Amino acid sequence: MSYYQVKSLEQYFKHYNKSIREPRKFWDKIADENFTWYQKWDKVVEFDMQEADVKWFLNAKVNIVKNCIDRHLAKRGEKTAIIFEPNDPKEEALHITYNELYDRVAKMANVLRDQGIKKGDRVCIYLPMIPELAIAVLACARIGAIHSVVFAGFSASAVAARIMDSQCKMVITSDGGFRGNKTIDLKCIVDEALEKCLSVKQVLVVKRTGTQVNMKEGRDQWLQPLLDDAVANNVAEIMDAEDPLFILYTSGSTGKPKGMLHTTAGYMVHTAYTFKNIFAYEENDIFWCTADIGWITGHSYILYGPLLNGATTVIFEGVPSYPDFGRFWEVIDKHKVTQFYTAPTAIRSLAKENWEWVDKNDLSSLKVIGSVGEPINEEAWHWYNDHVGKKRAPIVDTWWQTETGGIMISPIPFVTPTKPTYATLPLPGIQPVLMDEKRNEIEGNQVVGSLCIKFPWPGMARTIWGDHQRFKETYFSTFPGKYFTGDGALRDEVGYYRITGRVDDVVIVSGHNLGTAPIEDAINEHPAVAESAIVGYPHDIKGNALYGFIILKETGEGRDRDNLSREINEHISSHIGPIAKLDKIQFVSGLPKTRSGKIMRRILRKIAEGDFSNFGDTSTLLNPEIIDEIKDERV
Ligand code: 6R9
Repeated sequence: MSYYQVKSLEQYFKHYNKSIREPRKFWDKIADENFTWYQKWDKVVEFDMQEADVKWFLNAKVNIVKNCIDRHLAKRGEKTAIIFEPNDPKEEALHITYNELYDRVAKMANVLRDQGIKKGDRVCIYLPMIPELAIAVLACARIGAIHSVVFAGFSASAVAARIMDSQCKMVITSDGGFRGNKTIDLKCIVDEALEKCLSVKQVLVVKRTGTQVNMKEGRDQWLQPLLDDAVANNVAEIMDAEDPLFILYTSGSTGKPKGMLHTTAGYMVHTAYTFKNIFAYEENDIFWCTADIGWITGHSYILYGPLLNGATTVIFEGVPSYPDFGRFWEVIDKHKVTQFYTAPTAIRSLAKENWEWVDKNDLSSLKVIGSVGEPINEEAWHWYNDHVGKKRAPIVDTWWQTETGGIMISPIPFVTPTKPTYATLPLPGIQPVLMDEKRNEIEGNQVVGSLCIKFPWPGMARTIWGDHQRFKETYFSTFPGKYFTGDGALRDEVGYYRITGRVDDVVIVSGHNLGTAPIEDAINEHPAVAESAIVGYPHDIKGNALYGFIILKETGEGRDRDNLSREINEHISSHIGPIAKLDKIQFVSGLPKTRSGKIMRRILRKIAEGDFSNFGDTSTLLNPEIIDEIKDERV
């Protein structure tokens, strides 16, 4: 019996039970039967969850890119691997076959090696959603360089912080990027970032927009001439199962972003297995995930998961609203997309437009539609189900995180009956538990608690780059011996999970994970600001928006509040990026603080939501009188 694909509910329970009773045998078989290895493992898994030490497929040797490309060539060489749909619908879409992808990745890998990049070196990739982004990522993995993709919407100082943290030797960027009717000058942003980053010796620049750029002598080179001189043949690096594959930064509840480190074999097995099951993938399907490769969703389900299965994956450069609100649906119709995977925030923003935008297009090719990134509210779920899935293509509401590497809790289409707003059941191999405040595991159904995972899974992040202690403290110490997700969840009467949202200081705005601490740090650097506290509040389109409570310094008090608000938002934009801007700003004379000096965010959250009914226990507050003032002046 193969465990690679679940085809019925009965089989799901069979596989699930096997994966709990004998996790080693379960993953051993999946890894053994579905990948190409230079050498198999001595042991499936070794772990100490107290110390946050986890290793999978010990001593196995493998190259993930050989599994993504080379092994498909004999059978699927002329099959399309990547469909590139440009920002401008008038520009022709590109179809890149597996043979062509091999050539392009091999050339790029040779360029990187020629430029002195070696196994273990970190390469920062700051590119728009163009084929070169995929090719750069795969080329790094092919030669064992650790890619650190930084989303091309981040500002210079955010890019600099990420480059410095992992000491990247090289940056791969482009002159600019197209996004809707805007052009973003990426090279300019890199130039500014690199003023502070001494580790970067080289910058390779892709030409995309034709924007004028500065090329710094001895550091910057156009990529194309280097590729023209490279040969289309490359011997992949032999990687150990636990060799690092990539670093991807995610927001933390303290100032510094966390460089989540993923390793090779476990990530490969997890992303391939989940892709196959959650999207009911069959040969000749056309898979489209609308995320950016700069986020984990793009890593796992635009690139690795689909390519590991020999699938055709769509890379879309644009945005859902350009040139009009029909773009997503046109692209589905144009390329006959069979699986469509997007975020609730996109669904909500399109649902508020006339549904005729959807109905103008033929969506009958769709088999499965997915949601990821934040809880999907009931209304959006139904709109998606009615207008996009036409009550025929099931919705997979997939819960997972940058840290988990791949999907953890989700329906399997045509297997798990869906329920609006529920991510439903854990995948085989995944052991979620709910914990109460006393750190006990909550048994039974119809319960709520903090969501933890109690047994390791192959795709989990292994550490935070350069800071294992922080990794251990953030994820493995709240509930000792268990991985703590930071999310709250409920388990209904049949054991289905519904994720209720973050229980820590992370707010998810339009599907982007934003730590409130780095935003506060940025605001506090403004010369007129003394202190600030940021909380999320529900927003119709974005899921959550940010509300800032700000205390001014004396020097700021006489100033025009609208101007100040604008300046503060500009400040946030340049420090973090426009996604972190505040929707509401309230200037206050104080913040509710506990005697130990902690801001009581739970109260600010309630005020931001407009819920003044019950502030709970305020006895530990040093200044309870401030609550009335803040409440009365809410914006
Ligand atoms: C893949 C990704 C992770 C956080 C996670 C949770 C939220 C993701 C969700 C969901 C409810 C879903 N989240 N999927 N909440 N239902 N289907 O988004 O990774 O950017 O690291 O965010 O997103 O709060 O903890 P990442």
